[in-house]
Amino acid sequence: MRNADCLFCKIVAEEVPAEVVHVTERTVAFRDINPQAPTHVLVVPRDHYANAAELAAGDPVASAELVTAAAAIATAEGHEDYRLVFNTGAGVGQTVFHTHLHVLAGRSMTWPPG
Ligand code: IU
Repeated sequence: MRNADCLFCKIVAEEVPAEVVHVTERTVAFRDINPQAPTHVLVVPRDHYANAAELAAGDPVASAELVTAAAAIATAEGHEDYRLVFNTGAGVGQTVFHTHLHVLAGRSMTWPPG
C-alpha cells in the first residue's frame, strides 16, 4: 500500500534519497535530515499508514518490527539508553503522515518533553 504524495513512501521506494541504516522485511530506517541527537533515525513501515495506531491495527507484525528494528539500531550505534517517539497529530508536532518511530540517543534528555 502506497500513497502517491507521501515523501516516506518515496524514500521506501528509493525514489528520494536517504541515508538508510537498517532494513527488514516490513521496515526501512534512515537518518533524520534534521537530527536532534547524535543518533536520530526514523523507522518506517514499508506500507503507508498515517500514524502508529493505524499501523498497529492494520499490521501488528510491522508495528512490532518497528520497535525491534529501533532496538537493533540503538545497539548497533553503541547506545544502551535511547528514546523512542511516535508523534501522532499535528498538535503534538507530527509533520509527516506516514508512521515513523523516532530513535533518539547519544545525549542526555529531559522529561517531560517540550
Ligand atoms: P514528525 O514526528 O512528523 O515531526 O517527524 C518528521 C521527521 O521527518 C522530522 O524529524 C524531520 O526532520 C524528518 N524529515 C526527514 O528526515 N526528511 C525529510 O525529507 C523531511 C522530514 I520533509
